[in-house]
Amino acid sequence: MLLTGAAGRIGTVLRGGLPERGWALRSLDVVPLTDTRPGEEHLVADVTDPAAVLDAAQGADAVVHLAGVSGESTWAAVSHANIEGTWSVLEAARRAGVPRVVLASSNHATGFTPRPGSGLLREADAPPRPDTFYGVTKVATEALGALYADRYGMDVVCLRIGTAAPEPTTTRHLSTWLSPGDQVGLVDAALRAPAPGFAVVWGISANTRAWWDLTAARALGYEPQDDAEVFAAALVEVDGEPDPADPVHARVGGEFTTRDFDAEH
Ligand code: 15L
Repeated sequence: MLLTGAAGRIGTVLRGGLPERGWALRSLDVVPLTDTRPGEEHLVADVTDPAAVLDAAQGADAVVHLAGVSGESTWAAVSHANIEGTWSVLEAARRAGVPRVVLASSNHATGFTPRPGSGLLREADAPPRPDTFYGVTKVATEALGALYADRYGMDVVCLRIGTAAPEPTTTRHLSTWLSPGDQVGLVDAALRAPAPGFAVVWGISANTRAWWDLTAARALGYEPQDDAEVFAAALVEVDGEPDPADPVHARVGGEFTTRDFDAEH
C-alpha cells in the first residue's frame, strides 16, 4: 500500500498502526523518513510530480493519500499542494491500475455549515461550504475523487477528518477529535470495505459530544474505540462549557470560520 505524507502527523500514526493490521507500507514523503518499520519501503518524492508518483504507485494494491498542506495558507501554496497533488495521485493510481484510493478530506470542506442544535449531521446534509482556501482544496479533493470513481470505476473513499491529534486540547475537540487508534481503524476500514465505490465519511472518534453522524463510516466497517469525553472535565474547567452562540462552536469549521483567521494559523 502506498502512503503519501508518511512523515506527517497522521502518516506517522498510520506507520505505527497499519503494519500490525497486515499492511505492507510503501511510505512516501517529500522529506526523508528517519526510522523504518518492519517491511516498510521508503520513497522521497513530491506528490505534485506526476512521473514520480506514477513510479511510486506501480504494483500497489491501494493508495492512502495524506500529503499536502494541512491548514490555511496562500492560495498558490495550498492549491498547488492539495489540488495538483490529489490529481497527480489519482491519475497515477488510474494509470498504474491501483483499484482503491483513500483521500484525506477535512471538516473544513463544509466549515460554514451550522452545527446542528440537536441530532447528528450526515455527510449528505453537509454539501461543500468551505471555510478557507484550504477548505476549497478539500472540496476539490472530494470532487476529484468522485470523478475518478464515476469515470474509471475506482473505489475512492474520502475521509472528512475532524481533529486528528494525540488528545483533545480545546472544548471544540470534544466533538471533533479523532484519536490515534481510531485514525488507524478508520483508514483500515476504508481500505478493506468491500466495493465502497465513491464514499465520503466523517472521521471522528465515538465522541459523546459529536455532531457528525458516523453511520456511513460504520457501514465501511469502522468501529471507533475512543471518546473525547474522558478529557471533558479538565478542558471545561479551564475554558468553561462551549457557548453555542460563539462562532467557534456554532459552525462546523470552528475558528477557521472567523474573520481574523488567516494563513498565519
Ligand atoms: C484540519 O483539517 C487541520 O488539518 C487540522 O490542523 C485541524 O485544524 C482540524 O482540521 C480541525 O478542524 O480541528
